[in-house]
Amino acid sequence: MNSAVDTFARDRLPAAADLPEFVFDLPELEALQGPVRLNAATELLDARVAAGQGARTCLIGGDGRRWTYAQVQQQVNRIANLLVLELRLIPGQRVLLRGANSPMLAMAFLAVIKAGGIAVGTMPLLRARELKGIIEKAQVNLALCDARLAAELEAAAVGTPSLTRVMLFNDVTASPLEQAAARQSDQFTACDSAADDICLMAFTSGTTGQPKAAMHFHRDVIAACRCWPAHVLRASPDDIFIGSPPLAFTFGLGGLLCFPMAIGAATVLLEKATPDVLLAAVQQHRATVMFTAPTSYRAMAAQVPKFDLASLRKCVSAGEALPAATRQLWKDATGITIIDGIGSTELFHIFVSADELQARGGATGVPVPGYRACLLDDHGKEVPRGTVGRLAIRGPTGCKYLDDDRQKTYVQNGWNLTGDAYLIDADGQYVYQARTDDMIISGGYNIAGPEVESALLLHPAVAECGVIGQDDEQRGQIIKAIVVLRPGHTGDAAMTAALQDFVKQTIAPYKYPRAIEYRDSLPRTETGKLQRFRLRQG
Ligand code: 3UK
Repeated sequence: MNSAVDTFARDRLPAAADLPEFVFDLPELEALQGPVRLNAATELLDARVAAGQGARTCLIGGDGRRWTYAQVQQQVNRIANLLVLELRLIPGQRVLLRGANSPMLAMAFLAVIKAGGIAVGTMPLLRARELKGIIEKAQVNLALCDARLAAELEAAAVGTPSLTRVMLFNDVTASPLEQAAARQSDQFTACDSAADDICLMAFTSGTTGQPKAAMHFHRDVIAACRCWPAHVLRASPDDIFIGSPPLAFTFGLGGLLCFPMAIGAATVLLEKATPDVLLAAVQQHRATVMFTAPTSYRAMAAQVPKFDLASLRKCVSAGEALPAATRQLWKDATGITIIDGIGSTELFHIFVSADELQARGGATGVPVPGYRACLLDDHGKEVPRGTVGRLAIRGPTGCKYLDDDRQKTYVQNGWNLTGDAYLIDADGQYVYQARTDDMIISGGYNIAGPEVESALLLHPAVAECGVIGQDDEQRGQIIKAIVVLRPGHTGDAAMTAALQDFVKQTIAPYKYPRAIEYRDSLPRTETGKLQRFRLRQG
C-alpha cells in the first residue's frame, strides 16, 4: 500500500516497460526490495537517536552553531507538525525548498520527507522564470524558502495556482518558520510510507531544454547510502563532512546530508563555499571529508599553503571529469589522493568510482558495489574491451522522470544510459571520454574534448580550458580550445604556438587545437559543469 494520498507524482511515474531494471545485488540491499515500509528520514534520523546516539553532533552551521541528532530530531518533528497541522500538507504533495546550504534547509528537507511530502530542491541561483517552470512541472503545493531568497520565489508564485502557501526561514529578525515551529510539539509520528513511495524530485542540472524532474523513492536514498559511501568512501562516525554542492543537487544532498547521517557523522553546511571560504572552513571546523567539483580543487590547490588542513583525510570529486593534472596538483598540495566518482541526478549518486588505493589519473574507476556497468554500441550490444561505448548502469536506484518522453532516451532495455562515452582499459578501469553528444569528429577522427582539455591543463600557463568542435568546411569540425591563462601570461600568437606544440607532444598530434581563443573565465553551471554548448555558441 502506497501512502500517497495525493497521487500526482505516483500517477506520472514512467510506464513499467520504461523503468530501469532495479537490482539489489548486495546483502544489505535485499531488505529494501518488495512491499516493505520505509521512511528515509526516520531511517537516517530517528534510528540514530533510538540507538542511543542522540547526543552526537549532526549538523554544524557556517556560523559554528551545532545541532545534535536529538536536537535535529526535535526541530524536524516541530517542522513536520507545522507542515501537517497548519500548512495542511497531505502525503504525496510537493514542497519546494529554496535556500543556500544551512542546517535549517537540511531540517526542512528531512521534515518534508518524514511527513510523507515530496521534497523539491531548487538551486539558490535560479530566477523567477526557472522557478516557475519547476513549480508548474511539479505542481508544487507549498514552499519553504530562505528569507534572503524570497523575492524570486514570490515573483515565480504569481499565476501558479497550485502553490498556495510559502513560509520563510533563516530571517535575521522574526523568522516565520522557526517561530511557527516553536509552537509545535517536538513529537511527530512519521508518515508510514512504502519503500517505493516518492520522497524527492530532483530537477536535472541539465543545461539545455526543458527541465526534467528525476523522482526518487524512500528506498533509493537509503540504497544509495549503502553502496558508494559504505564501500568506496568508507568514512567513520567521527568524520566531519564539508563541501560545496547545494542540497538541491543530489551530489550535495547525498554527500553533505544523507551519507554523514547514515553513519552518525557530523556535517558542516556552508552558505557559501567558494574555494577560499571552503579552505578556511575546513581549518575552522577541523573537517575531515570534503566534497566539491574538479575546478574547485584546481582553484584551491594554489591556496592550500595558507591554511592548516591537517584534519582533512578524504576528498571527493564529481560533477564532471577530474583531469589527471588536477588530481596531481591536489596530491602535491595536500598529499591526498582524490576519490573521483561519476554520478547523476537520475541515479541519485555515484555508480562508478575508485577509492584512494585504486584511484588512477585519467580514469574514473570501476562499478561501485551494488551497481553493474557495461559499455554499449548504438545497437545496444556490448562493445569489445578497449573500444569506446555508451555507459550503461543498473543498480538499486535508477531513472524515473516525472511525465517525460525523455525517459525512453535515458532508459533502454532496463539499462540507465547516462549519456557518457567511456572505454574500459586493460586494468578494467572506466576511462571517461566525453558526453556522447560532445564527441568531436574532425578529419574522420573521433576526438573527446576532455582529453584535449586534460593535456592543456598540464601546461603551467593554463588555469582553465574548454575544448569544443567548431564547424569547418574541410574537416567537418576542427578542435577549438577556449583557454583562461594564469595571471602573468599573455594570450598571443607565441602562446598559441606553445600550447599547440605542448598538446602535440602530450597526446596524439592530430588532436591538437587548431584554434585557440583566450578568455577571462568560462561559463559554468551552479554545479560546476562547463557549459560547452555556450562555448559553441561563441
Ligand atoms: C557528468 C562526470 C565524468 C556525466 C552527480 C555525483 O553530476 C552529477 O549529476 P548531474 O545529473 O550530471 C550527471 C553527468 O555529469 N559527471 C558527473 N560526475 C562525473 N563525468 N567524471 C565524473 N566524476 O556526464 C554525468 O552523466 O548533474 C554527480 C553525484 C550525484 C550527482 N547528481
